[in-house]
Amino acid sequence: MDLDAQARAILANNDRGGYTVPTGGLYPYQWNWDSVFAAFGFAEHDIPRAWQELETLFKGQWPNGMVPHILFHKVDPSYFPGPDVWGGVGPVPSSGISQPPIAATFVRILLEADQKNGQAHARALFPKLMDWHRWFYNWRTENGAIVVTHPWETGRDNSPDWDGPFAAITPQGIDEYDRRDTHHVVDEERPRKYDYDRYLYLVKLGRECHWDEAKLREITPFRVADPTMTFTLLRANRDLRVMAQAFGEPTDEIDTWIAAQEAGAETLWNPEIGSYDCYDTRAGKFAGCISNASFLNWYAGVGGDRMLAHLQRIAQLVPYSVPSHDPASPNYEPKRYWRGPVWAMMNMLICIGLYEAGHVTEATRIRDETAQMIAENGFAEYFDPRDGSPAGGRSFTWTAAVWLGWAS
Ligand code: 9YW
Repeated sequence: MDLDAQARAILANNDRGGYTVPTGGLYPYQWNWDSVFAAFGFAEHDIPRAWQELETLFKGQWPNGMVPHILFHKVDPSYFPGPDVWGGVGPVPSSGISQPPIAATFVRILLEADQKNGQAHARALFPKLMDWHRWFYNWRTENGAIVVTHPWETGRDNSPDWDGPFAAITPQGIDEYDRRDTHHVVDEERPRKYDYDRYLYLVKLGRECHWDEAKLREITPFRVADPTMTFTLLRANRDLRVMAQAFGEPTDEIDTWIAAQEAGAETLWNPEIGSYDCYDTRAGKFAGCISNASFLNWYAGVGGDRMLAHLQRIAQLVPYSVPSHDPASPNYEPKRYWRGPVWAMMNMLICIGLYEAGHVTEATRIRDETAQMIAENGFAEYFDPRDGSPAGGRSFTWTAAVWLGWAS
């Protein structure tokens, strides 16, 4: 089977009827940004199915506008923590946090690809996207930047970005638990127990205040301003604005969000390391980390060429870019999940921005490296930057989608 056919087969096998799981076993539910990438992959050969993916995701939207990071459509014991641990309060059993809001950007891409029915689908999704983005603006804004209340929300679970805030947390009162992820993937490629204890502690805090954002803001020790969320939301708002204009909707509210987030992006610039960085609002400290999210500034349309020197420096250190953590850092671990490995879908977002900013050489290099990694090693969840070898889950939806829609 050629690679395109293999990628389409992965989407088909991970399709659970209206939504796609990231990969069977390890992640048996609908994840928010995974689903958006899945829609992008389906759009290559089945645009109605692409829209359906997004429409199923928004069925889980909470009354306060939040779109959860996991929707537990059918309970599956192969994943922990499940719906009972989360105690989400939306219309579909769900987690209590969100994920990078890339949906509006991809709704715009689908709209432009679907001359026939795109308008009807995008118009129906538009008010839901507005409600979600408003939730971020109302509850998750600190000086314009977007804050997270859990590392899982950024989609970059065990990144060294969280080491500082995690060191300040003593997880108390969490029950014994049985991790299932390490039944599917070797320990060395997953977060440590130290991290899991803190993930579960933060889930407990949220559940105990019924995911009331006002209460959570008061009590949580974890409130970190993050480039993934800030840059993806800023970009998504720019795309939402284009759709608002096309639909004859007002743009003033979106303009307010864009102005706030442009200012917020600037607060994430850490002059000490010359990079966009996470900022721990509780401790009043930068993380001091250069991650692959630091390079999403072009995608957000900010920062000029400030990050270019780091991108070029890192390319000299590893044959496959963009590692999720700087290989020059003592905390770099090239196989451990978000502490080093390369993620194909992050590369696509970074390159969308690089192409738009005219950095064609860099963008083409990263795209070629991504294509080569996938062609040689299959549709893995992530890859080792030293040799492109596969890591984590296999037959992965977003890697297949990125291949079909972008890398091939
Ligand atoms: C977990 C599904 C998700 C991604 C995240 C990734 C991981 C879930 O898997 O989180 O259990 O650790 O970090 O970005 O959406 O692919």
